[in-house]
Amino acid sequence: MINLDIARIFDEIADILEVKGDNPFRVRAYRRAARTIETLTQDLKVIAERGGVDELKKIPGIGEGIARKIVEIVQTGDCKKHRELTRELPPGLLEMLAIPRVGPKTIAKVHDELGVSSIAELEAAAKQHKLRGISGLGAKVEENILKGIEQYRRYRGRKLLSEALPRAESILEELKKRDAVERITIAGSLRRMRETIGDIDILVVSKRPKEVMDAFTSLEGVEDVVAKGDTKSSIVLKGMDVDLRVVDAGSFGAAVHYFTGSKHHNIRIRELGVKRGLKINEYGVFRVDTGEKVGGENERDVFRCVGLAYIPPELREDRGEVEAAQENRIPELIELKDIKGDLHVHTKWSDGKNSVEEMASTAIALGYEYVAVADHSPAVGIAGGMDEAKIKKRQVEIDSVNEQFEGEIRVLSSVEVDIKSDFSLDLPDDTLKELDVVVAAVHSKFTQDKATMTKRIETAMENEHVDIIAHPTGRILGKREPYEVDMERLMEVAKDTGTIMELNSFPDRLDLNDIHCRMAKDHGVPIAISTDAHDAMQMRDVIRYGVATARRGWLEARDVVNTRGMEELLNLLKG
Ligand code: DGT
Ligand code: CA
Ligand code: CA
Repeated sequence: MINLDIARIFDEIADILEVKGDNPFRVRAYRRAARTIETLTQDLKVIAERGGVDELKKIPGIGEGIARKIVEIVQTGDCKKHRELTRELPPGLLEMLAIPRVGPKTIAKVHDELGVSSIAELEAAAKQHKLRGISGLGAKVEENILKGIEQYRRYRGRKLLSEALPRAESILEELKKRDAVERITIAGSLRRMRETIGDIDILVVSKRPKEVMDAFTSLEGVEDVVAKGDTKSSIVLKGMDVDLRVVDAGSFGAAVHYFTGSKHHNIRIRELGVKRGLKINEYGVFRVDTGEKVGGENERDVFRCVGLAYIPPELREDRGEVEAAQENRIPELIELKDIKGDLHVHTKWSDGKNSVEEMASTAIALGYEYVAVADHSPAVGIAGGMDEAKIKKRQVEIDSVNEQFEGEIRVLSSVEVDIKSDFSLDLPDDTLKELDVVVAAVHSKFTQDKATMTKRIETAMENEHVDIIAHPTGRILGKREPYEVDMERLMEVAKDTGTIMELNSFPDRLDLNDIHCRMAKDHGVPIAISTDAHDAMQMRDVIRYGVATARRGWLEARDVVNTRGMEELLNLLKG
């Protein structure tokens, strides 16, 4: 967590320096440090506390100045340079930096040449085609800026699940230490594990709300106290909005249900209550005629009072869960402990950070039975892809790791083969045939029309060696829209060809999404929940987001191939 916070600070420093036209070497130094820190497998805080500036400087890409700033951030939770720079830059320019695909250089240009200093002004300038007069900018840039602004507005203020969840967990851990806190839980969209989160909602049972609120508003990292009262307070903590409510023990269950939402789900539950002569609100369940309280201490009371089986939070979106609970057919949702392996990770053989052996031993630590190393094929140029010769060399290493860890883990040899825009695969069938698992994915020409893109993926599915289609829509949350594709059609072809669809657990992908997962289940198409990890820590950390999304997609363990043991899994693959 702290590593990512520090990387974010250095990235912002680099952005601001670049907008200000500062020395490019300095800008690059901050960026390089941010990239290094992001993928560092050790905790910077631990390193800083143990060895200070000297030890930090041993990390490649971290010089004296940056090492000092890391120590400062670790000790004070803040960076003076960052604060000063943020203050110097007009807020409008800072906000413009958050627009996807609009970099600091472009912002500096439009600011210097056109005096543009807010998103609204930038939008107007792009619409009036004023940007194409600036050297280095053109019609394409104008178009991209307008698209970027639209995306920015759609996601504005929403954070990835992976940013909100660890933050919320550390708030809970901190507040649990206080005697005044009797019970505490996460509510809202975060408890429902939505892929993006507007604000974090927390509920507490306490007889001494003032103490709880004091502790809450003075947590480390609080940037603003928006409201502070006895029953509700709101803060901004490291850029995230957090609401905390204190309720009575007797209302806890009703409050948890109410504030977990979703709003649409709550409305359905209240309607069912009305039919039974019950009033349901955040304080409890009450009989309308007598006013008597018939439940509210536990969340299960709410469902019981309206004749429903318990509905897990991830399903509470009014997508048929109420009917399912009435008919006692709520699925037994997959859990993290059901996962027996990872079918898509990268190693040093392409763009991963760890060796086959390191990935294998992490997989053992996770209690897995298998891990498929799916390094890139050559067409994905930047990723240092593998040609046939490289695959053969890697196989020698895989064999030796399998020997070393015999009986503990099985490393499956795999590739993430590129599906090229001309529909062909980036490696010949003879090579694919030799692999244990073949993962195929689109990495280029995202703008092909829907029919073409659908046909492109269909063609890959029809290949007798392709087992899994990775990140089937290509979206990157907040950055890249999914390419257009006929998902119903793909599900039919997947079913017919025995192809597995991936649920990529990377927090900004979650691709397939929840709705697509459910579509797959309805079509009888199996899902692989994979991490696409580029280092060992990611393999460990991101799988939970994939499992959460699978749960939102109503998936049970039996719908997911990597809940099976090794032998059973091999039977589910083609060939
Ligand atoms: P978010 O924060 O945008 O990701 O989404 P939520 O679902 O966390 O929404 P939030 O934080 O505004 O409110 C938390 C929960 O409180 C929400 O899921 C349901 C409940 N809630 C809030 N306002 C209303 C309302 O007007 N009616 C009903 N029935 N429930 C509400
Ligand atoms: Ca919320
Ligand atoms: Ca809220």
